[in-house]
Amino acid sequence: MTGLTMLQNGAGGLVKGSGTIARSGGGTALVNQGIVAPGDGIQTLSIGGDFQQLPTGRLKLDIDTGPTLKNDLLAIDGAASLAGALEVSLPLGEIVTIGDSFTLLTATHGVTGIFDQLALPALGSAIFWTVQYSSSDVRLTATELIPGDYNRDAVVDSNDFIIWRRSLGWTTNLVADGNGNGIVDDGDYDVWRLHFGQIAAPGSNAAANAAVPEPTSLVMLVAAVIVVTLSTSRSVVN
Ligand SMILES: [Ca+2]
Ligand SMILES: [Ca+2]
Repeated sequence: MTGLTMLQNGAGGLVKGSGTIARSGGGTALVNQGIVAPGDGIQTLSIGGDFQQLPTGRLKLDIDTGPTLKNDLLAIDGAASLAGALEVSLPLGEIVTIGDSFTLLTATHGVTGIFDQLALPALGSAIFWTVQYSSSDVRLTATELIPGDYNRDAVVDSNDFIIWRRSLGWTTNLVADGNGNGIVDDGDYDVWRLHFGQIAAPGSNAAANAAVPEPTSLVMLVAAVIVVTLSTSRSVVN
């Protein structure tokens, strides 16, 4: 499909199938405020021009892990500007293993923005999805969960400590329950400290040990958080 003007897919609209949506003369070829779903089954939808997804837009893609990895692709010959939702579906019963990686979108003139909401296939407890945005594509990778990575960003660092400290004592929302005993407690701090500095290596079962913290920097970090906590509670008392 080629036209002189861009295609506006409004809220409630659906663009699906394969082939190419192109705008002669360049510029934005497709603005999505509804649903864009490449394929019937696993297929590629090509955009000849820029693609823009607005906050109400949803990009729905299928992935398949058996017997070989394959996925829907939005192939943009232009720039991609992203917002809204990314929704990925996997056939029931198919297994995802660590390192499985899917290039969901390519853009020859760059990718800006990110998806605001993610709806991704459920995974086991020791594995999670990472969505990686590069200047030319968006990739979805099944990544090994390193114990202590409480914010699920594939690295164990001070941000995970902050999550642990904030949820200390909780028995619901157990994202920082690193030792799996049903409560966020001191044991989960030990798990975090033991794995501090580790980075999940996509595509392998091994997690690289990047750096071991100096005990003094740990103490300083703890002290900094305690100071913040104290000043917060003081302002509440006053
Ligand atoms: Ca982390
Ligand atoms: Ca625990």
